[in-house]
Amino acid sequence: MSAVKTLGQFIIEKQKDFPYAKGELSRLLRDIGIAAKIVNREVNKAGLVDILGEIGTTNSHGESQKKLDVFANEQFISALTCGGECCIVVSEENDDPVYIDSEVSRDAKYIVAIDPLDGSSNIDVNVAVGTIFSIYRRKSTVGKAVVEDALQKGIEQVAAGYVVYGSSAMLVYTTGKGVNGFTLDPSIGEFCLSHPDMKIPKEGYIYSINEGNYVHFPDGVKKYIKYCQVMDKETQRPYSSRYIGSMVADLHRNIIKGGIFIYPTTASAPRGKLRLVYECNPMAFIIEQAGGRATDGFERILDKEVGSLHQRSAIFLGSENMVLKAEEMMRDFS
Ligand code: AHM
Ligand code: MG
Repeated sequence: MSAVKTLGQFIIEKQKDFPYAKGELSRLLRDIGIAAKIVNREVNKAGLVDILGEIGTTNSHGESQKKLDVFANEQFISALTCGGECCIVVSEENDDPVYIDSEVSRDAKYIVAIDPLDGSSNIDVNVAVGTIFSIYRRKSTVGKAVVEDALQKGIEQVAAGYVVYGSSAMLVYTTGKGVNGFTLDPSIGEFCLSHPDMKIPKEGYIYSINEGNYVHFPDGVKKYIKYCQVMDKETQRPYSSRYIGSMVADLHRNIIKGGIFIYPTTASAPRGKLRLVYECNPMAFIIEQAGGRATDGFERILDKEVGSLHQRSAIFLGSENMVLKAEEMMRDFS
């Protein structure tokens, strides 16, 4: 029987990839892993809400019930505050940055951006949701960290990852040296290495996009969707359409099986829907590290200037050849 490697063991082992590392990033990743386990426990109980008490009320144990996205946000912020390695948390759930100014975090070097519960509308129907995180090194050198420390380009990310709360809970992350996936073994309460060195196939046969918005899409996207649907033996078209509505779950499937995920600009969301800092940059970093490609249809996501924390972007990411084809259509028709 092969030995199980836990996330904690793996992180310590990988610290030697960074000769000057003092263990701070490792501790940060550990803190995120702990918060993810707590969130997973609550997500697993979501269907029992009618028994345990409605959200916004007090349950039979006298505990007040919180919306899960609020709960997840609080858990990650609290784990990062107690851990002492993080000076700012920016969250999709908060309008403003959370500055951590405690005794333990006085010399903290890292900024964490987080989407605590992505796709949270899927909770009510027992469909997979996820957490997305991204880590940057502080740039300012004097005084307290400032908001500009969190407005770095995606290319500056030190690490990024996601947790998918699905039929199993899985944590997938990169520190810029490949992508590794860990599945939670509930019997021992540990994330265990299950998907070492994840690679997305260069060619894929699945496209993921909310086709209900078709009439609002740019012409290049319309052309690409039609391309996916046309029969062609050589390229194994028509492709399958799969769209969960949870970016984490859709991308996780596409990394494993090969595919493209698109959330383009639309008539009602002229800059796209997804957030550059919390969703696009971390996912683009992971996809590139897995050998895939991530752009906004024209420009590499990781090179985009970040002007504000909640900035939105169109996104095309996944198997390299599929993204290249979609970009070609954007160039020619949009
Ligand atoms: P959220 O951060 O408010 O949960 O929204 C992000 C989610 C993504 O997970 C998903 O891909 C997308 O929104 C779905 O949007 P739509 O319903 O417009 O297709
Ligand atoms: Mg989100």
